[in-house]
Amino acid sequence: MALDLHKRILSAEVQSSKAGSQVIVAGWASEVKSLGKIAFIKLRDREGYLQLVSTDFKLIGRISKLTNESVIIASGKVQKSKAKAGGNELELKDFEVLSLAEPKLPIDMSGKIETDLSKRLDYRVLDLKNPKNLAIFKIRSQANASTRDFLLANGFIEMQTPKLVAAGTEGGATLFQADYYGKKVFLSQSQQLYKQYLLAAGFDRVFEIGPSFRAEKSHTMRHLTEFTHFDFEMAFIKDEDDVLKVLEQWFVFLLKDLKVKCKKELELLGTALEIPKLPFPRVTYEECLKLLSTISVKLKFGNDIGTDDEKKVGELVKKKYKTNSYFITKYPFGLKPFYIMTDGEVSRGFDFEYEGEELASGGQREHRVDILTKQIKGKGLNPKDFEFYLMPFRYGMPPHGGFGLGIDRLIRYILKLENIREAVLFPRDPERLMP
Ligand code: AMO
Repeated sequence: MALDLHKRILSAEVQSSKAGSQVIVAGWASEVKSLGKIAFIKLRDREGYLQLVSTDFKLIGRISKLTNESVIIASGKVQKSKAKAGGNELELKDFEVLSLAEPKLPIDMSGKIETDLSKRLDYRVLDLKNPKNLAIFKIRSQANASTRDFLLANGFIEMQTPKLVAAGTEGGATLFQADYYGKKVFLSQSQQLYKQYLLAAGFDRVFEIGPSFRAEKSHTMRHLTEFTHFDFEMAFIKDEDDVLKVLEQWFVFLLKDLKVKCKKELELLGTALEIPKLPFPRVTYEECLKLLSTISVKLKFGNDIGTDDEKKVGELVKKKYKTNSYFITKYPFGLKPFYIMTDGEVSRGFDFEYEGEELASGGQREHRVDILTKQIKGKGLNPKDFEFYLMPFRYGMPPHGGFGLGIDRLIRYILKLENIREAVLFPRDPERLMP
């Protein structure tokens, strides 16, 4: 190769380069046009697009043989573009083909024809070349980084817990099972056991951003069989409100940080992030039922608030409290897992809701092993099956609480994407194991 890859600069740098300077760029020939006396290559790299232009008949001949999506390295002189959009372009001096793409692409890359999501996911490699998709994953990457920044600054320790486990904590119905040298093994549904375990060990505040697996047969816009779980737990709390305070502060920090650090990407997606005011309303489960009764939805204490009614609660809360971010607190214990602390029938479990959709759930945990054992029995479960879970509670467990939140849902909701799958690089659902 005559052109030096180490001298490559990105398209954004070309925009800030002086007219007349000689540069080297590399990327994908997203569009190739040869019009007889003049030819154009619309080059794409991770920063965006750059137009390469040539009136040299030898180069024009070579450009006409180039296929869309081929990878090239090119050299040329920076000049002001005559196009309406303005900016800089490159007068092509030379180029080399590093990888020639097949002439027919399986999905439309021009944005003129809409391809359905399933086909887009089949050819995810082409789909991800769309700068809007790259923007989604740059924002997702920054969201993880901002979350880490916030938690590490607030005394949390990042953990990595096993994903091959001997038992589940979130109910048997959604457990994936496999053979493990003649024994049963399950894919982890959540970090629930381990985050509590580490608080018993004195870690005080822990979090993880890692995969969880749920055998969800449902085909919804918000469920996957593998999702990224942001799990969080803190010790020595007075009640669940101590957890809510950290959660709401993290959420506002995150949105503000994304607004600054992902300005370009958010503009490209046409998404304005709304920053909710602190503190978020604490709407009790009972109040949700009352709000629903004003629009003739009759639910009794103990009934689950289904997806459609949850959306309606979102609208009613927006009207009353003028916000899209709120907590539903004080759920009936019947609707929460065995590990949540209760005050009689009412539990200390909560959900974090965004635009009427559940983004996280959590609560204060029952840390007293005798009461916890009773709660396990009360749910019709056998404490012997939960010995793995109960053991750390026998050797000094502080009062504690936390939550679990789906990063995929977070990205979907804040970027207003229609389907959770658009927020995941390689989504997994009952039908999809490839790519
Ligand atoms: P829960 O089961 O409610 O709670 O899950 C917490 C959050 O994880 C996300 N989530 C999912 N995202 C995509 N696909 C799925 N199949 C899926 N299942 C869950 C959601 C949900 O709000 N251990 C408790 C949390 C706790 O109490 O700390 C738990 O896992 O955003």
